[in-house]
Order: sequence, then structure tokens, then C-alpha cells
Amino acid sequence: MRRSKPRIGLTASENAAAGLCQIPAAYQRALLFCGALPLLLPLELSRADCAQLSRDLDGFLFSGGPDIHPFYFGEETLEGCADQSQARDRTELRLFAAARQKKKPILAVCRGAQLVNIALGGDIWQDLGFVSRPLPIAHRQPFSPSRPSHHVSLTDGSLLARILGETRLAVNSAHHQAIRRAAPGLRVSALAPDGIIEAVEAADGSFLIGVQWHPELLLDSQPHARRLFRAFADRCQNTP
Ligand SMILES: [Mn+2]
Repeated sequence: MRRSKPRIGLTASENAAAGLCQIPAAYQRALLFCGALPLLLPLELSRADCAQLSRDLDGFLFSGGPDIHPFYFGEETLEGCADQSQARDRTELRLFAAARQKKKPILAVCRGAQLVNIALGGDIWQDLGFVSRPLPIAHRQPFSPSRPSHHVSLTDGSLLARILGETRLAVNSAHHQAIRRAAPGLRVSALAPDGIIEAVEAADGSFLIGVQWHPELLLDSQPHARRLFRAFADRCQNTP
């Protein structure tokens, strides 16, 4: 008998100006490619809704998007901080807590990785202009995001390194913020050559991986992007 596909909840972006709940199609394509069934989630979900979804779905992808309000990590809004969505911040933090409680696999991309870190008590740089770096890597790359622009070094023995079977990846980069201190319960699994944290994962070995790059846009060119989505879908399929 053919097994049903894992159902993966995909968080949406709010386009407040146009009144839209939207998501770049690349996320859906990546999840479909690796055999999962993506389900786009609403922008507004109560705690009870999040608890129900965490029971009913097999995993969650926290997608990229605008900045997270600095109050969530105990800071004032600084120059360089950009647009944010109140509905999305609130819903994603609720959903993350519920999904972790149910031990569901989580893949978090760009903003998603920052959200995971903030949810667990870590913080972020509100703008990379605040960071003194030995090498001015263009984390907002000046060309198509489907082409890699910088490398990352993976932490030996990390879940990410074991999944990908590599120690160094070429990745794309479309962020002006980044994780500053990894939250308790997380460990750093990738660094850029300028020391910026590019991936984190759960220290307890559960499938919680946040990447600062956009693997959904590298599906065609980078085997590591396909491997990451496949590993995520497999874990969603095999988690009770
Ligand atoms: Mn980067």
C-alpha cells in the first residue's frame, strides 16, 4: 500500500499593503519535490488552533519574510530594523511552541531561523551594519538568489553536517539580520567566513534545523538543498 505523504504546514507572509497572505512558490515546489504535501497556514491562529495543527500535521516549515519585532528579544527598535508583521510574529511564536511540544520536525528558513532562536530565548542582530566583521560578506547578495554567493562551514558532528555529508557549502544569502547568540537548547551548525551564524539546530538531536540561506531557491543547482528537504520530509514521514 502506498503511504500517504507527510503533511507539512508552511507559514505564510503578510502583505499588509495589498491585504494578501502569500508565499514564494519555491517553498511549495521544494516540499512537493521531496514527496511532502505542503499546506499553507493562515496568518492568524489562536493557541488552540496551533495546538490542533501540531497534532494533525507531520511537520512545519517556518518560511522567510520580514523582520521580527525587537520587543520579542528585549530590545528597542534600532535604525536599520525593517518592516514587520504583528500577526505573523504572534502566530509563528505560538505555532513554534506548540510544534515543539508535540516534538514535530521543524525546518526554518532565514527569518524562520531567527524566529526559532528568539522563541527559545536567543537574540538577533537587527542589522548586520552593527557587526564588526573581518570580511564584508554580502549577505544581501547583489545578484539572483538562485545562485550561491558565499560559503558556510558546517560544525563537525552536527545533525546538519550528518544529513548533508559535507563540511562546506555554497549558499545564497538574502538577509540583513542574523542570529547573534544561539538560544539555550540550540547549537550553531554553520558559520559564514565572517563569523555570522548561518545555521542552528536543536542540541538534543531532535529535528529542528534553522538555516539562514534559502535552500528552496537552490534546489536545481545544489545537491545539498535537495538533501536537506528530503531529510526533512523523511523525518516528517517517520515521526509519530
Ligand atoms: Mn548569509
